[in-house]
Amino acid sequence: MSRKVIIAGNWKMNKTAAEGKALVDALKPLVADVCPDVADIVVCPTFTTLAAVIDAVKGSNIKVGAQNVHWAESGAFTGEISAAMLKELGVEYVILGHSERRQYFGETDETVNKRLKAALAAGLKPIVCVGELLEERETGKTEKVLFTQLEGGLAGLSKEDMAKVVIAYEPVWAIGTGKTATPEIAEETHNYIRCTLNDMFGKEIGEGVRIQYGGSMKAENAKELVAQPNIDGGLIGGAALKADSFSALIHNAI
Ligand code: 3PY
Repeated sequence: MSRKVIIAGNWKMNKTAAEGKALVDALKPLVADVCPDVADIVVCPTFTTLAAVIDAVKGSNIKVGAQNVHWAESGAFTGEISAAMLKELGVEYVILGHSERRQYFGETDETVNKRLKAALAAGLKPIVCVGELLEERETGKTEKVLFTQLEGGLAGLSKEDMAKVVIAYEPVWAIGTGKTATPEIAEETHNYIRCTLNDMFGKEIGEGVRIQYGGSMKAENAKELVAQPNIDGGLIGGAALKADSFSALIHNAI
């Protein structure tokens, strides 16, 4: 089955509103030749930079995502943002369960699942991150860890909702370390994720879900990674913070 490539830049806690606008202004002409039928290009700034970036991408082929969302509609949740608030701004995608959220902010499969349901109910397109630690890979636990994350994170989803979800496989040992999984290791793991999705939601849905690779993807390795049968794009860290490196990565990936 052919799936549209999706390349999303996770800006993490980088770029003020002015810097985010400048990055998008520089990126727009560089990726203007990328047909929206061929690839989705997404940038995911911080909450405070979203509005400026949403304004800056107008009329271009660049879409905008947030990096997190709370599951409640409103209430006493100091510092949190609801799905309706993101939707109102014009946000289209939302990253959920990134390993940095799991590692530093107590994110669990259960809270990912609650955020996912809230995002879907508001019409946001979720990018759900899964991935194993180095120690888990080295002790042969990768598949068990991924199965638990997928089973818990996607619990209770209808087939219709699952069809709207993007999965990002991000081996934690490859995030911010400069280490990348080889295309063979990444493909083997993506294939495992695909088979698990097929088992959970049926082949018709599982084969259609886009699975991004994340973890030190850059222009130099994007082509080989995205050429793998089950790698449908990337969730990009550092290389997404500069217009020329993000554009080069996108062009190499498609
Ligand atoms: C990275 O590549 O560093 C990421 O964490 C992308 O989300």
